[in-house]
Amino acid sequence: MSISRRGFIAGTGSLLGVAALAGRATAQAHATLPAAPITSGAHVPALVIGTGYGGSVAALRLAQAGVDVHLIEMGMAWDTPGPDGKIFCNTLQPDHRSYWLRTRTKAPLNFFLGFPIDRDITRYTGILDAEDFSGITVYQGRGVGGGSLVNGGMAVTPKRENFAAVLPSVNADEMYATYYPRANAGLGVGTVDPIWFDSAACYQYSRVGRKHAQRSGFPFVFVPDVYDWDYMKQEAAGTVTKSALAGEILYGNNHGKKSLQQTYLARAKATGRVAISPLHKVTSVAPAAAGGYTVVIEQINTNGDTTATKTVTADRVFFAAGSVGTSKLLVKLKATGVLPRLNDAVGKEWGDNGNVMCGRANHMWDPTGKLQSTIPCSGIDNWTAGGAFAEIAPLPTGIETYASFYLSITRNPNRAQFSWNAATGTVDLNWQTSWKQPSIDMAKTIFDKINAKEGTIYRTDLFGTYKIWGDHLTYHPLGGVVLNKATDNYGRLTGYPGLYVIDGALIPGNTSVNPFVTITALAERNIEKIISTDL
Ligand code: FAE
Repeated sequence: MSISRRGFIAGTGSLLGVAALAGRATAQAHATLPAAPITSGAHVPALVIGTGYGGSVAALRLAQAGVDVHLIEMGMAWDTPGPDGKIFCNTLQPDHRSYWLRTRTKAPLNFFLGFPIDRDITRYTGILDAEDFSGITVYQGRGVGGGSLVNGGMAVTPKRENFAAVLPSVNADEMYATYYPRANAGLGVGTVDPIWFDSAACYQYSRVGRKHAQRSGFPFVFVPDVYDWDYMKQEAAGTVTKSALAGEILYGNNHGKKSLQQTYLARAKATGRVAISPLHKVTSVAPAAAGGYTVVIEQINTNGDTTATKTVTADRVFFAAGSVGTSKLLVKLKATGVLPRLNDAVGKEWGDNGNVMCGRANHMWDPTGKLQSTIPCSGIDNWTAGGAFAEIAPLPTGIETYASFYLSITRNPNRAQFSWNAATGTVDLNWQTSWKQPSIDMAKTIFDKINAKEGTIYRTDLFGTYKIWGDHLTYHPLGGVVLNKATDNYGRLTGYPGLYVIDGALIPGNTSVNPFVTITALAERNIEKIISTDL
């Protein structure tokens, strides 16, 4: 991990100072690990729903300030090897560990050479949830570490000039001087060695992408990542067990990737004040008569069945269940009269970060390589001119495909709303498939031009038969409980002192780049304020 102890202390000094001033550091000098899994009737000072970026930041900083924290996570712990000796299954051989409570895989890229590639699996609390709403499938990580378990680790800070559109009510100077650097250090972000990149077989696909981008006049950029770049070099040299070079992505990386389990959560656990209850799902949060909140939690087994229902009390509750998870909970609790004072902004301004995918068919003299690192390291930036930032993504099939593949993040203006459906007892999202058209148009500002220049065409065999655009999904759900609208400017929910939102739900629909660095930095900013003023 690349965080030095010195850097870490410097980054958190203000928080520690705050705790000492409040007198809690002495009151709770002897850290005791709270019992896990949580027991019915327990009382916890701070309960955090979800263990993704927002939840992990909250847990670490609260614990450092002397507060005992209990993290509740509906997914598994992902700390025990399966029968094959590995914790996570391979992308090319998905088994029961791959999907959240499905009997058939639902791969984001679901066709190859025009043939469907999904396969039957045993129902299990697997790592990737493909959650279907009416017009969109939202992919999310499930387990201790949230999205960090499944994602590509691309750790991108938005350009300073784009920040005002991302979080209009947040002081950009503070974010760029303090919280983005703190988040990048905490996450262990690094960048590929450009000299190694130029000769590594596993990045031939990126070099082809660079050549095509530059020949059409588009800026090519290296994209930082939390993957351990030294480890990847050793994978390429054949001296360590392969992960990125063995096709691992989407269903977990067994080596090399610094997920939250290796960074924020490891440090949170090391405080001795943080406990985690995996396979526990929060279903209700209600004001308690004696103060604080009553939280109802269902314990589930790996088949998804409820095995126990627990009721605990918490002085403070942090919603960190992700954009979809937090929005669904709060929309339900408001609509069913459990938290009626939540305001009308709850459930609104949800967006897909403008995600859209496509592939291009290259000429035979432009092979992209049969060995492709699953960790993208580069992109094409046409945000200002065309509203699109395209990751040059791998197609790690193990064979030469002559394809260039891209995930574009676009300035799609469409925003959807969550609402309570009393008839089905579920929360709906009113996104429409046609709302992806602006994303397609923006992505085309890059790829139409490259195709014209190179004399190439779009692939039509990756998302169906004769279908060019992967416009049915998002990896980047954002919004639903937007900062300074559904909450105050630091994530405090209106009407309920002690209830906070601290995840991607706060960000209104788009970050102009991959979102987790912004989610982490915003959580760092908000928890610092909350610790200094509320505790
Ligand atoms: P998140 O990480 O989703 O954590 C929420 C947690 O809460 C999850 O562990 C849930 O299981 C849990 N949870 C939900 N409901 C409940 C409940 N009721 N009770 C208990 N627990 C609950 O939220 N972003 C990037 O910046 N770079 C990338 O390269 C990138 N690649 C991605 C690739 C894939 C395939 C996917 C799916 C996502 C990718 N993302 C990427 C998005 C990124 O992972 C996502 O924005 C963050 O994980 C969101 O962080 P949150 O803290 O909001």
